[in-house]
This record gives sequence, structure tokens and C-alpha cells, in this order.
Amino acid sequence: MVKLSDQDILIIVDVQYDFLPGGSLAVPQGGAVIEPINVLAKAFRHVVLTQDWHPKGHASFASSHPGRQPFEAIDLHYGPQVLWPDHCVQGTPGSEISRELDIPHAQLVIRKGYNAGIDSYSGFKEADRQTSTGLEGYLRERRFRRVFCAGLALDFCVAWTALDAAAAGFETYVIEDASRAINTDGSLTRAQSDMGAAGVQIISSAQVDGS
Ligand code: VGL
Ligand code: ZN
Repeated sequence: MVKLSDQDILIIVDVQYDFLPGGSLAVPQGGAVIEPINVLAKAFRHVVLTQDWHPKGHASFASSHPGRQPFEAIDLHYGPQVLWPDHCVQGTPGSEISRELDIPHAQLVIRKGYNAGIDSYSGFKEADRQTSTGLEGYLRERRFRRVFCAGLALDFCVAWTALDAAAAGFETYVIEDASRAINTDGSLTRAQSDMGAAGVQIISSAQVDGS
């Protein structure tokens, strides 16, 4: 069991309509995260949410690259980039965080992916690996020690957020049953091995003791 304290924070990643059933980048079984997240969030005093938040014509959209298809990879100025269907465009219904989430005590929504030329899977650092969202400073200033991550998608935004949390020095956990993966081109296996190598601990909701 992992006994929670006041120095623990839960980061709920990208539970937005475009990643849920019917969305433009629907994660397989994405809707299955809602219930476990709602239960889990009640065990945490501190919760933050992330929101994928792209301008129209974003560099991560296949539609921005003539002749390219979703789920192909290309090289952008900062390195390889998987191309996606248009998703989470600022202000659209698909970009909204699910109203099924029952986390009224969430303290912050951190938006990411708003720079037109840079993707950001991570809630901490954009894909150029330079540009910061400010989340690390926020968590440090509030003196958190451990970060717990869950949401969508396990092999992209959850994994990258967890990897950056670990790199920033937080003891980091991913709650697997409260997350679901896209799993394209071996992405889930790769994310799992990257997280293992970084010391991110993969646990289940049942191991979290909020009492
Ligand atoms: C995500 C692909 C593109 C995610 C966001 O939330 O995992 N995946 N943008
Ligand atoms: Zn995105």
C-alpha cells in the first residue's frame, strides 16, 4: 500500500472529449478511466488537471502537413513527431475536460500544446524539451514530494508527464487502472520500459491508501 500524505499530488492528464468515445482521437476504452479517477481523486487532498490545448493548424496535426496521414511520424525542428488527427483545438467542444469528472477540489488546470510549432505530451515540458509550462515551479513552490499520474493517454501524455516529474526529482507513480493507452507502433511497450528505467512506479488504485 502507498499511504498518502499532504505532500502528495495527483495529476489527471487530458480527460477531454476528443480522447473519449466519439472524440477525434478517441483512446481505446478511454471512457473506462472516469470512474476510477473519480474514486482515486477523493483520496487526494491536492489534484491538478492537464488540458491538451492546441491552436488551429498545430504542427502535430497531420492536416498541417500536406500528403501526411494521422499516426505517421515525421521530423520537426525538435525531432520526431507522431502526426495526429486534429484534436483539442482551443475553445472547441472536443477540447473541454469531461463533465463526468467529479473533482471539484482540483486546484489547477495546466494547459499545454498551445505553441503552434511545438507539441507537448508532457504537462511539464514541451516536445522541444526546452520550453516549460511552469508546472515544475508550481509543484516545487508548494513543496510537494510525490506525484501520482493517471488519465489519457498512458503511452503519451501520462507517460511523458510522469517521466518529467521523475526527472524533476519527484517520487513518481502512475496509476495504471485509471489510465488507458493509444498504443500505436509499439508506443505502450516503449512507454512502459522508459518509465521503468526512470524509476516511475506503476501501481493500481487499490494500492493507494488515502485514509
Ligand atoms: C495526447 C496525442 C496527442 C495525449 C495528446 O493526451 O496522450 N496524445 N496529443
Ligand atoms: Zn495533442
